[in-house]
Amino acid sequence: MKFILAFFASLSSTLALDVRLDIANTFLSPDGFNRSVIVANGTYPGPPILAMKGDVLNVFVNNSLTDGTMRRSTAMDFDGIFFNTSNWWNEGSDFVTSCPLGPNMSFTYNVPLGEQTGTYWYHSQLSAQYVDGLRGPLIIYDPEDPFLDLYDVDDVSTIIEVGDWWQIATPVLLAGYENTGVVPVSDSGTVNGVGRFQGGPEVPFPVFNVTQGKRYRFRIINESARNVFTVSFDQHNITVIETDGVPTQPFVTDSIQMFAGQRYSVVLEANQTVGNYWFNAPFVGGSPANNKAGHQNASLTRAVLRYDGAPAEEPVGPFGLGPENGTGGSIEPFLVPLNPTAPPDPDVMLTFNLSVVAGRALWQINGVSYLPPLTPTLVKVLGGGDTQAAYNETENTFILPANATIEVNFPPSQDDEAHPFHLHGNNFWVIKSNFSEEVNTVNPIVRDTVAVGSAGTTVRFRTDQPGPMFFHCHIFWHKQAGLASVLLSGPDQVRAEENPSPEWLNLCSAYRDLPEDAQ
Ligand SMILES: *[C@@H]1O[C@H](CO)[C@@H](O)[C@H](O)[C@H]1NC(C)=O
Ligand SMILES: *[C@@H]1O[C@H](CO)[C@@H](O)[C@H](O)[C@H]1NC(C)=O
Ligand SMILES: *[C@@H]1O[C@H](CO)[C@@H](O)[C@H](O)[C@H]1NC(C)=O
Ligand SMILES: *[C@@H]1O[C@H](CO)[C@@H](O)[C@H](O)[C@H]1NC(C)=O
Ligand SMILES: *[C@@H]1O[C@H](CO)[C@@H](O)[C@H](O)[C@H]1NC(C)=O
Ligand SMILES: *[C@@H]1O[C@H](CO)[C@@H](O)[C@H](O)[C@H]1NC(C)=O
Ligand SMILES: *[C@@H]1O[C@H](CO)[C@@H](O)[C@H](O)[C@H]1NC(C)=O
Ligand SMILES: *[C@@H]1O[C@H](CO)[C@@H](O)[C@H](O)[C@H]1NC(C)=O
Ligand SMILES: *[C@@H]1O[C@H](CO)[C@@H](O)[C@H](O)[C@H]1NC(C)=O
Ligand SMILES: *[C@@H]1O[C@H](CO)[C@@H](O)[C@H](O)[C@H]1NC(C)=O
Ligand SMILES: *[C@@H]1O[C@H](CO)[C@@H](O)[C@H](O)[C@H]1NC(C)=O
Ligand SMILES: *[C@@H]1O[C@H](CO)[C@@H](O)[C@H](O)[C@H]1NC(C)=O
Ligand SMILES: [Cu+2]
Repeated sequence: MKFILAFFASLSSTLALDVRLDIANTFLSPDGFNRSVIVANGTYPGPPILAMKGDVLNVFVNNSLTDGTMRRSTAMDFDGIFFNTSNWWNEGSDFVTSCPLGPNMSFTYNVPLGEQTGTYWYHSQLSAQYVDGLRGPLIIYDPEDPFLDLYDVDDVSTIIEVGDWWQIATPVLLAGYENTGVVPVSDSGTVNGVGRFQGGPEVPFPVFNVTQGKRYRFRIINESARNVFTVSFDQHNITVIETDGVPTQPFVTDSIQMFAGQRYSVVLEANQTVGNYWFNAPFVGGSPANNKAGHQNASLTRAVLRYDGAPAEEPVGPFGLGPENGTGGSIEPFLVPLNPTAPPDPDVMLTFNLSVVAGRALWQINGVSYLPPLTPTLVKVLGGGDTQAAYNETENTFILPANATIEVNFPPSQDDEAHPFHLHGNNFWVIKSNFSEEVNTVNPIVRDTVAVGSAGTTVRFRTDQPGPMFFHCHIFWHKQAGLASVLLSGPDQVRAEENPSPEWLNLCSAYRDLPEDAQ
């Protein structure tokens, strides 16, 4: 607690927080297999960005990528952060709000955090580049957190990032996907950047240290690009208190199913016998048979919860998959915001029918597969793009009124895999969860990433903050295959308020001038 108070004291006077991320290639072996990667500050995951409520981040990104077997440009997304009007040009979604940042270039993203608190992450938005390593946590601490009484420890040691990992660079995987329509199946899963694959070396599992009698706020981030992880701690229930940055009425569960891009804070009370316990994060993500190397073994994604006083050993139990006959972790329909709100009736209703062209890497929304335009949406808006005519059909751009309530209805889809749809710069109410038949317009959970699947999903959101909001599947393989759209609300308000810097305006011409292997 002392550490936390000191930490708060040191930050509470800060408003502008300078953050530096050096993006470069290096060699890493997260699961024991050595490969060239793209990372921030030399590590996978990248360094945590630790902020306080109200901070304005100035994130200086220096791109020194040299390895031509992977993308050398980049684009930084601060996942879940609202880019309030006048700041969309810092949002970093390539070809929606900016052009990519070429090698040997740097850019400072100005990120005001406003009223937001909780658990977020940053990652490359370009192509499937974050799969090559460029992903890391962004935590916004709240000195007046309504749940301060529920936990004793909440610091860098209680951040848990689960991610899927491939041993092959993404351009090769994408080419294979395009030729076969088979989504690349990961070799391994990682917890805080450490994992094992079937037949690989016994890389030591990460250890979370706890002291008996204390309560820990674990911030769990699913930074995967495909895999769905179901997380649990052996012999410990957990209490969910945050969902994608939204404080949530405490909800006790034995496990949580997490889709790519989703985040939860949970409180774990270290009240069991002193010992070692497994943290299990088994995943599902395509047929293991489609990993030609035979590497996939979901039971190898785990960590050790170690009580002070316990021997430095692995738990004695088997590599379990989580509580036997437990809840299964589909908790979304049961979660209620701490301060629930009822969504207004919709002013505009959209239906998104998802489909895939058989045997090809071609995903469609209402029959249209998204293709990024050469000129980013925001550039078009600033140039007067108010009408549908400014946007090619393949930009899947929906022009919406400002100050309105929008409903997006995803009818039940036939696909075997749920699609985690993520809205940039805004939250939505989940009126109908894929995991329940109930339609809740009284106190539904509010979040920014929701599973869309075989039971149907409906969300509503307000366009109080106008802007070009990228809305896409967070399975980045699907995003890259066209499962994306832009919800453009209030283009005239956006134009009135945005004030981009000359550096931002320069990004597009600089990118177009790059040789293809540097893009
Ligand atoms: C990244 O590394 C640079 C250079 O060492 C350092 O100044 C910066 O604080 C690091 N960034 C983070 C978020 O830790
Ligand atoms: C990983 O491979 C690179 C390139 O072959 C090599 O320079 C580096 O030493 C290797 N790292 C380890 C830990 O083996
Ligand atoms: C960016 O990184 C490169 C390579 O490490 C370094 O030479 C350059 O000085 C950095 N640029 C800035 C503006 O810090
Ligand atoms: C948007 O930003 C403005 C100016 O910083 C602020 O007054 C307002 O509260 C913000 N709105 C939201 C919803 O964060
Ligand atoms: C980046 O800088 C290096 C060293 O100055 C140079 O060799 C390389 O050609 C530059 N790359 C690009 C794409 O400009
Ligand atoms: C747990 O403690 C061990 C041994 O002191 C240390 O190596 C490890 O980094 C700690 N884990 C975390 C998440 O802080
Ligand atoms: C992360 O999301 C992916 C994709 O939706 C999913 O397959 C995986 O199980 C999730 N991981 C966790 C820990 O829930
Ligand atoms: C977890 O909660 C369930 C349901 O309330 C209960 O049956 C079980 O005993 C609890 N487990 C632990 C380890 O407290
Ligand atoms: C441990 O803590 C949990 C959550 O607070 C509680 O439900 C459970 O009863 C406690 N178990 C013991 C053995 O005290
Ligand atoms: C789980 O359910 C199966 C099938 O009903 C049963 O055989 C098994 O004993 C149960 N396990 C536990 C731990 O309750
Ligand atoms: C514009 O949309 C049409 C389909 O309506 C598509 O064939 C064409 O490739 C798109 N053009 C660009 C530049 O994306
Ligand atoms: C937003 O809409 C509400 C009613 O739907 C209206 O009362 C309010 O004046 C509008 N606000 C703005 C800024 O247009
Ligand atoms: Cu998808």
